[in-house]
Amino acid sequence: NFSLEGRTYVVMGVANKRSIAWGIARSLHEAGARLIFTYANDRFEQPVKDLAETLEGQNALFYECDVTNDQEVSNTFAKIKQDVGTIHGLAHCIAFANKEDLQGEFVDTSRDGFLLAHNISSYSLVVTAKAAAPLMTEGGGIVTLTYLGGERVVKNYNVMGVAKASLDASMKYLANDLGKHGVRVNAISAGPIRTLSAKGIGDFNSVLKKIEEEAPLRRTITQEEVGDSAYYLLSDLSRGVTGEIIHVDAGYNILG
Ligand code: 0WD
Repeated sequence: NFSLEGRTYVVMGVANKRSIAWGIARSLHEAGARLIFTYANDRFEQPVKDLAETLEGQNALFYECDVTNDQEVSNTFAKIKQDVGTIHGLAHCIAFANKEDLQGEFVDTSRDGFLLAHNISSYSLVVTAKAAAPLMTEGGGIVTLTYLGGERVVKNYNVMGVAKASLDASMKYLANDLGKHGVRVNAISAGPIRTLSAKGIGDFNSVLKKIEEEAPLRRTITQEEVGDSAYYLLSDLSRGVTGEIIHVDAGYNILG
């Protein structure tokens, strides 16, 4: 039985209905899970609550959590522990880089831009995993979102590619540390999807067009498809899988 009835999952990074995190939230909801949403600041509070309202029968909880603030992360999970006790997993769908660092040449990346991208997009997984894992007293799963630009050079992805390489490695080291506590840590490498974050990437339309022309499935992928793979990684269906990167990208990554 791979229903998520009676299980609770934290979803971080719903900004709007196009967010990958929202696709994950819907898949988990359909599988019967109870959801906890975190958002970066009060600007996102009402939009996230309005979206969650649309999930029939969902009794969601909401917490503000800026992942650049250690104290806020530990307070958030302390509150979650107080309010629900045990959680069964976490979806980390958070990244950020300055727009000027997502065009032109990587060699021009500033120190501040480099550190900012790594802080929000990579270290945030480490600090949230540390705070969340102790709440997974029945075992659990952590899933993060990565991109092909961390494995190889993708035009304009620049500092975010380097941050994703760091995220991928962090995911593996976390999988090794947390496995003994029954916590699995995996990543989904999603193909390009038009979201708020994707708006920042230079010439994103031509990236989407290339996927439609060349990917084995000859199409781009959807938030729902990422959501269903996240459901797999967060459920017992994947109980033997940890430290893995699953490409949900219409097969694009196999092309040379
Ligand atoms: O093509 C794409 N869209 C792909 C995205 C392809 C492959 C991977 N990804 C990744 C992104 O790099 C990111 O890690 O998926 C993840 C989710 O991105 P998204 O769905 O494309 O973008 P968006 O809808 O803009 O969500 C990004 C979230 C926002 O949500 P909240 O509700 O938290 O504001 O990241 C959040 C951002 O605000 N975020 C932060 N959250 C907490 N603390 C912070 C922060 N300091 N900064 C940004």
